[in-house]
Amino acid sequence: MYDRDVDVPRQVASYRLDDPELPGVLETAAARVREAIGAPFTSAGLNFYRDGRDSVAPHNDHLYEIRAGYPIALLSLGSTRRMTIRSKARPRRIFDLDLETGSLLLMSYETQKHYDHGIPKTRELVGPRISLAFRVRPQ
Ligand SMILES: O=C(O)CCC(=O)C(=O)O
Repeated sequence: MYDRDVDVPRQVASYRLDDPELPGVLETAAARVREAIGAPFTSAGLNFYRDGRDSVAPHNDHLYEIRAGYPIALLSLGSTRRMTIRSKARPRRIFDLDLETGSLLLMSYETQKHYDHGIPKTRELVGPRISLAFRVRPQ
């Protein structure tokens, strides 16, 4: 994943938003997010974290897999999980962000060059969480 070995203990799926078999609930979510952000998102990645043992290691999105200038939008549903965002440059700056249900996090294209993001495991008792990652893919 992401050109290097990254720990991915979570369940993932992805859809093109023009897929005729796109589930209706994703179509509705995509329409709401496109309207809210004003970006022509073309894909949705789904991440399912069953509990605190599921996680994603720090990484950035491949720049060749997203269109320059467009953000990535992360819609969170279910249990709150903490995202850690850290600068690639030293001295490392680290931000923790609690992603609550219904929240929409925008990460700019530029952010991917300078920061990694991840969802660490937690020993806290957390229920399932799904995140929908909307991206504008190159043609
Ligand atoms: O679950 C999240 O909010 C983060 C997902 C993520 O990092 C990704 O899809 O690249």
